[in-house]
Amino acid sequence: MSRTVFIGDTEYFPGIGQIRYEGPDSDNPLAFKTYDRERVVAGKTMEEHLRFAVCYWHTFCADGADPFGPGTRPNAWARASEGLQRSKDRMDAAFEFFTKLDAPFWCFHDFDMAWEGASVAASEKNLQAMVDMAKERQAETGMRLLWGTANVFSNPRYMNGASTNPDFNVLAYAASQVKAAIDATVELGGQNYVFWGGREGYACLQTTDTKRELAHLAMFLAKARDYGRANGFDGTFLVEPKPMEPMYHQYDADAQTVTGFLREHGLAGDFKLNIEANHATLAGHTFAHDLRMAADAGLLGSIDANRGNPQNGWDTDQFPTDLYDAVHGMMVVLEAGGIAPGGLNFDARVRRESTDPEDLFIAHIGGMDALARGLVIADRILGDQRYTELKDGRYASFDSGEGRRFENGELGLVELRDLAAKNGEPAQTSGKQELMENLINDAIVRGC
Ligand code: XLS
Ligand code: CA
Ligand code: CA
Repeated sequence: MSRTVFIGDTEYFPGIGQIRYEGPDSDNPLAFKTYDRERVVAGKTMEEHLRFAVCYWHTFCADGADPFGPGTRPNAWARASEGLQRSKDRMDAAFEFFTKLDAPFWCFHDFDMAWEGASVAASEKNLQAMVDMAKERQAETGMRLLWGTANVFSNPRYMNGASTNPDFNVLAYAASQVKAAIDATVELGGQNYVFWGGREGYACLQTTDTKRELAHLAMFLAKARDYGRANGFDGTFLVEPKPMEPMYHQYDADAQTVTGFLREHGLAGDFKLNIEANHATLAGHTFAHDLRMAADAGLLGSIDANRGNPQNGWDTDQFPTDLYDAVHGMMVVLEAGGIAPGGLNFDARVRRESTDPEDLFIAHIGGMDALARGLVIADRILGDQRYTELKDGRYASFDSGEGRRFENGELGLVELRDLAAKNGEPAQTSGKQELMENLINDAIVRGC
């Protein structure tokens, strides 16, 4: 059963009905070729595995503006000059889009959904008005909230950071927003709450007390956790790593850095990681690498699905249409036992030149199909005995005998030295990378 399509007083995407699965032979650009929400793969439906979410900011707030020129997309829902009306129109457009796309989840920042007021109290009131409306829309349509967050990086007051700002008054202001955004997330039944450290980093190491700022960040997260737990939030708190941009250096540089930080400060019980593909690549890793590091630590919480551009080193947030990335990523997700209560959020934007309203649908359909293909192919590879033999076989020498004793901590350096002297030069063992790459290509060519 599909979601109920919502259309408000104005239909913002006329001529587009609910997007449906039509199969691989369809040539309809507004249909899924692989993503069939009811199809069962590895014991669960595609919808249960993939838990797709549409993000509010790129899809309904951005208009194509970049540092070199203004917006190119005249979003019909952003015309009203008054904040409340504009936010209401935008929410109508958003719920129309969510339900026509038939994606189960959405995500927001406080000031995507509402508009910032001139005081803490005014902003809280604005946000509450939009939460009330979102609550009604969710009830009407069956849409669910994957996560909420606070934008504590755009307003100029946060130019030197939010919880790592050298000015305590700025930290407190950020706390007021986080409190309100947690309240909003609870009220909307959000399953996760995200912290992306937008400007939590520095521009000049010599003027920054990094030790003190990191202690403030940890304290801030702990207090947010305490507030959330005391006020009805039983979902997962997520920290989203990113190495740079907007800051010269950001503290939450990558999955392993954040894992160490959470463990150091006793936060790993309540917090997990939200891994974004383009942030992993900016950190000099692959998407699958950061997913694997988070999963190995038991901290893979959710995913921001997008991709960068190999020709430049900035956060282009393109839609995730690279099939290899999708396969490699979904292999990690399946091996980790799934992503719930996290999901796959399209933190992605159409390019500045993509100016038709239907391009928003086409972009999301492409991402959903690519990840659905990734799921099917990943499941095929993981079920192939050759994959398991290849990977596990490389570690066979640790499965018994002295290798097992080493893993059990029973061999010290002296015993290891004596074994090396006795056994002599180890035989060479091929790493078989090309064989693995061929297995993946063969699995792809067998279709979805
Ligand atoms: C920006 C981040 C941001 C977070 C939420 O680069 O990806 O969109 O996901 O604040
Ligand atoms: Ca993100
Ligand atoms: Ca990004």
